[in-house]
Amino acid sequence: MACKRGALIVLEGVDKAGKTTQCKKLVHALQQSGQPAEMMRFPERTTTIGQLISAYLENKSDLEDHTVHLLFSANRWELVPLMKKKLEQGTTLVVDRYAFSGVAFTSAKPGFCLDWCMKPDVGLPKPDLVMFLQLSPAEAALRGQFGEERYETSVFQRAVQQKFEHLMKDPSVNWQAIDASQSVEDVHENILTHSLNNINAAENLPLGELWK
Ligand code: 2DT
Repeated sequence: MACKRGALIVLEGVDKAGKTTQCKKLVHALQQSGQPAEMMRFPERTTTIGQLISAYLENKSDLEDHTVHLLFSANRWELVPLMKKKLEQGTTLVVDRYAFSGVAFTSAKPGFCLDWCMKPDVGLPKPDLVMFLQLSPAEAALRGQFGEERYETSVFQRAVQQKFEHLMKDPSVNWQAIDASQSVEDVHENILTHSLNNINAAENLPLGELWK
């Protein structure tokens, strides 16, 4: 009998929403329940392309805005063969940021439209579920200062949030808004429930192509 494929589950959200914590907890809970699961993140900073992106985010280098957008996309494409292999082997992938961050962050810069920003990511493996961790700017501010990296300012984050809201109107993507203002455990339970439902549904469906 052919093995059932894993699900591609993405967590998105503005800074401080708890994406990374929740990705780790989800992978752990899935593994505990006997479901093969692994975490991935974008940008994946360890590759050659990822190192260019990392230096840019750390303000150690400057890159032209279109160029860095295409590098973020290339960083996803270079991992597609690995992602497909794992999904086919039955491993569920829990991904910390994906093409939606790519589009939301670049289109929040002056002179960029959503349409141009989406193009390089058209055809990527389509997530079976994208959970958007929602947190108001006021609640995010209560969680402490932003970090030192590029983009970590409240003005830019608000612009990014608006772009995410626009992207979430797209019915071709299975979006699920998650209230990230609850306790870590409550948010986790919510995310786990949605994920388990989705893993069961995805088993019998072919992997889709994003924005195609
Ligand atoms: P973290 O490593 O802390 O998540 O920050 N970004 C991310 C983009 O501008 N484009 C992308 O395609 C992706 C995936 C979001 C990474 C920063 O990089 C931004 C925050």
